[in-house]
Amino acid sequence: MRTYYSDDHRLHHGRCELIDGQLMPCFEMPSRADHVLARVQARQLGEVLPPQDFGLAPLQRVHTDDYLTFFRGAWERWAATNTDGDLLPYTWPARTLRQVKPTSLHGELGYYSFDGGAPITAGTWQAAYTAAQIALSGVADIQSGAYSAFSLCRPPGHHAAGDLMGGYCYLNNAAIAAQAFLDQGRQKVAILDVDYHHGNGTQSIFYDRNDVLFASIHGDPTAEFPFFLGYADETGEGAGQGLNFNYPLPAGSDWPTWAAALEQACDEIDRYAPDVIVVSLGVDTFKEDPISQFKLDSPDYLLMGERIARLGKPTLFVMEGGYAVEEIGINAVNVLEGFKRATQETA
Ligand code: B3N
Ligand code: ZN
Repeated sequence: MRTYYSDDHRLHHGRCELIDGQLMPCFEMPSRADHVLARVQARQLGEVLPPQDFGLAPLQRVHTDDYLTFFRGAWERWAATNTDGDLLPYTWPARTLRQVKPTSLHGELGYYSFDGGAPITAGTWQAAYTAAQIALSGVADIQSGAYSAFSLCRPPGHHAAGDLMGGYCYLNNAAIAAQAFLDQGRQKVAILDVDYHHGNGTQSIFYDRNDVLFASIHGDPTAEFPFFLGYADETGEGAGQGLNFNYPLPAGSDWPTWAAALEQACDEIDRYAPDVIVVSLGVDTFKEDPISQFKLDSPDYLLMGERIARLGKPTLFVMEGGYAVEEIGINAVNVLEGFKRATQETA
């Protein structure tokens, strides 16, 4: 299995996030990707390749032009104010307020974000743009005949909606990949989101469509970020009715509980019979993850990969969350090795 990776991710390094009333170093930090890359190499998973550049057009298939224009130009506008610090929003158009787009930088930033967890730094656009190209390079690999590929994206993407950033995410790498598969002739794509957090952005992008199934196993949003989406009764709408599957699980869920939800998700994916699968691969389900509450252990990720392989479809893995930095590589690559092993056994 080839891995697509670029050092560009280092260009994004937020200084801090607000936790329990204090400014703390960001959990979403460059060393996350370094550990995953090191493990890919140590385990000789396969070639590590730089991404190709497919330009802006595939990003515009998922994100609005005005959002992309704002995001691309935001840092320059912020730098012109000579303010020291990352660009962070502080006001959002919540209930009782109008959904108007102001013209000031902070007004627009509030309009295009849903939380204060996506700092914009000097290199954030470039890092996020390259991460999207990494996802697209994985698509190209599979379209050229590879059975699987790993897109080592950073920053992650699954919280980003068509015109919203938040939850450490700016561009929805998995959604961009899924849309690219469709645009290149695939008829049906299933996105399986195994990150601890609900992929609210991905869900919203495909909610009313019948060419993408979305299934997500995550911390119960009554208690966990992103709180305002990810409930089991969100089943899709319009043409997408019946193609959105949320499996919220309680804090403390371990592998048997998690695996039972995966079984249900896999049954739905089998029923849908997609041409290709995109896995939003977050490993913040790990028992020692500092911001999450599930109890998966490192060997469980091998089983996860094996079960995904039994779906029997070409599969693109797109990196999402995971903050137990020392173990993130072991856990992510365990999924890939489990997948690879099971694929070879059944081939
Ligand atoms: O949920 C949190 C959070 C929870 C616990 C924390 N501790 C115990 C220090 C700290 C933070 N923060 C909200 C932002 C979470 C963004 C999640 C991004 C992600 O991984 N998405 O998949
Ligand atoms: Zn997560």
